[in-house]
Amino acid sequence: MTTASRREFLKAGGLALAGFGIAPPLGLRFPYQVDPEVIEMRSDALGSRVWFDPIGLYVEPGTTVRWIVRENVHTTTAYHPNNDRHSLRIPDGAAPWDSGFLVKPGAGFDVTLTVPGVYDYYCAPHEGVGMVGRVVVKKTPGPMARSFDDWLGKPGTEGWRPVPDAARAAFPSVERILAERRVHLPGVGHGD
Ligand SMILES: [Cu+2]
Repeated sequence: MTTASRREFLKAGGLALAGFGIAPPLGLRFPYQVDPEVIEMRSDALGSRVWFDPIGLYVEPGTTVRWIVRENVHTTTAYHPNNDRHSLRIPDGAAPWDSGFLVKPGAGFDVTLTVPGVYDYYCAPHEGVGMVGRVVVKKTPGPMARSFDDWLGKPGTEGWRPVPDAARAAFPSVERILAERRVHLPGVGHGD
């Protein structure tokens, strides 16, 4: 049983996504048709600064998160050994995801997060310059982020990659995400 479902969308001019073009009759909205939480994948004109916006996000279990490219080329990729031997930074039992390269502005990728906890993810071409993000899925009492190095020396982690310094420095704290719900980087444009 997979704990996260995913799909690519908007590949064919926006017509590919089931449900996008089909309006419920007479304005009916089914309870399970909840708008996804959107995280934009951004870049300045020169590509010298790249970021997820928001970089920190709080959601309820079962929420679909949708990453959408605005500029440049990005991925959303979970910290997980299945993804190029990155260290494990999503909850135990949660399914990792990897969007692959999202090239066209407007292209996106959906992941539904059901397991409570802290999910760290990165952009494959930009991890080294700190393009990472964190989603906290509600948990009681409070979810904790994994430390960056707790796996070092443990059996089964041979060959895992340490998180780059710029990425370590970029993650917002879980406490800040819980307080603000949507954490934006200072000094960059965002849409809300
Ligand atoms: Cu990127």
